[in-house]
Amino acid sequence: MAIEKTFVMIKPDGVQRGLIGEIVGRFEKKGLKLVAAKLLAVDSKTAEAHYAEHKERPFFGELVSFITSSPVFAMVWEGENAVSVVRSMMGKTNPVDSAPGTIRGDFGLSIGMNIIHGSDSVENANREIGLWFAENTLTYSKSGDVWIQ
Ligand code: RTP
Ligand code: MG
Repeated sequence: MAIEKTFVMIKPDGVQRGLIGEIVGRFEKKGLKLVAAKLLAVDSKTAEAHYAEHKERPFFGELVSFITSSPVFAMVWEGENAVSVVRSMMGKTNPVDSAPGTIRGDFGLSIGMNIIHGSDSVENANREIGLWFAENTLTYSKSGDVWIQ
């Protein structure tokens, strides 16, 4: 069983549209565990580092200015195959191609404002978690639920 952690971010459009609760609820009901979360305004340096793989793409400037335009909700989720489970619940990058029932399929219209980010590999998840969360803020884990009777 592969217990993974993945980095998930509700983008400015998702926060402004009041979709935090809906999205968190979907992952909770799926059985994933929320192990860290914060609402924050992102600086350009963090946004550029986060999307560094797209540096040469024509939409990079637009992407960074969108992500830094207003607060995002950054999270770490843990569970069996968490990286690919989150990616499949998000839907395709372009909401036009996302099936109904996925987050982008249910709530998105445009590729530039597609509501949510999720790490695309375990390697990138580790890199992104390190970028967004200081090490000592990530102390909660699924195995730590001692108050559930
Ligand atoms: P994300 O990184 O945000 O989770 O999205 P993704 O893996 O599904 O897609 P990716 O290829 O990593 O692209 C990152 C974000 O860039 C924007 N994008 N715009 N205008 C365009 O052609 C275009 N292509 C990508 C999207 O907002 C995408 O989520
Ligand atoms: Mg991506």
